[in-house]
Amino acid sequence: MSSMSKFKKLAGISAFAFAAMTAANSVSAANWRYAHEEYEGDVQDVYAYKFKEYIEDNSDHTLQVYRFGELGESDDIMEQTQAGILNFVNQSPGFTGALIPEAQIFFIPYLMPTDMETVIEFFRESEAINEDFPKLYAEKGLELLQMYPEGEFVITLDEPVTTPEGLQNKKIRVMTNPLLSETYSAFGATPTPLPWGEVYGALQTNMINGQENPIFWIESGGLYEVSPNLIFTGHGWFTTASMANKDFYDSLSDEDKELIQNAADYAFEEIIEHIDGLADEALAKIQKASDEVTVTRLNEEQIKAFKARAPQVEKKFIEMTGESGKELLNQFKKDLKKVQND
Ligand code: 6CS
Repeated sequence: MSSMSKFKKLAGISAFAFAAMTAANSVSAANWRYAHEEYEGDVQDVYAYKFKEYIEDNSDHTLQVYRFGELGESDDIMEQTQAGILNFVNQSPGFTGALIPEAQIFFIPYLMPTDMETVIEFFRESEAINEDFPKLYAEKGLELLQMYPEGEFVITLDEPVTTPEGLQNKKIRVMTNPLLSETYSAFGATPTPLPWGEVYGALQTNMINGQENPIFWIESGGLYEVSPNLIFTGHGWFTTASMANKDFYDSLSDEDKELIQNAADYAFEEIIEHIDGLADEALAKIQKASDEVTVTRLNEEQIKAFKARAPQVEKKFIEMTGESGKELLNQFKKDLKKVQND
């Protein structure tokens, strides 16, 4: 055989081998779908894109991210994930609480500390978060990947208020879980559950008088434009969670499972850095953008009056969740004590 025809044959074999390799890759390389509840550049979006970056840098898989509104409201993306149409979803306990009552634990006011470092340590170390919650999510066909904090709740209202009495007759929008309604009833207000898509319009048309959310969201969603009085009550943290459809997750190879767990860990570390200082930056932007905005930080004495209403919400949580919720709450408190004593 001439050296030329040898070369042709080799080229032919390598072209064949290349085509075969590509075909094998395209069989094992998947395009996974991931939806979250926020807009471009918001906390859940940063998390999703870090998750995607890890997956795509460390495998042949690709991840398609869908933001708020592209596939519907929060409840819609959860339904699509449970049905297996989506592989991953980021949904906050504010909405998941309707499906998994124990997830409402995040709405017992003044349960969580206000200090961010302690909160982060809690999310890292807590047995309730890292061992108990995954079992509860699994019962609903969900593989819980990561729970993480987005920021402290701040109330926005049509007037600055410092007491539960001041909240009387105020319609406050809450996410759609029953315990959060109990919290605002306990605070003296009239809770109004609404999906996210209706909040801005309801504030603008005075159908509601206020709402609660972390500062970054109040800034990014422009809520201060229609609800300009910011009240720092220190009553809790907006927490969220990333998860996968459990049947999909269980069907993956050990290698892909590890990839996903590592991607979730990587995104968590990145998000912890991202939220550090985010609330102050967002508040500065709000104050620059509007002269109308007022900022009220409740003092210890004023907080006491709100805190005094917390035990009745805790009681409701136990009524709603029974023995399982009671055990979770005990573990949660034990875990909190541990990080607060460190
Ligand atoms: O208030 C809400 O419904 C929204 N808040 C935040 C911070 N993220 C998504 C959620 O839908």
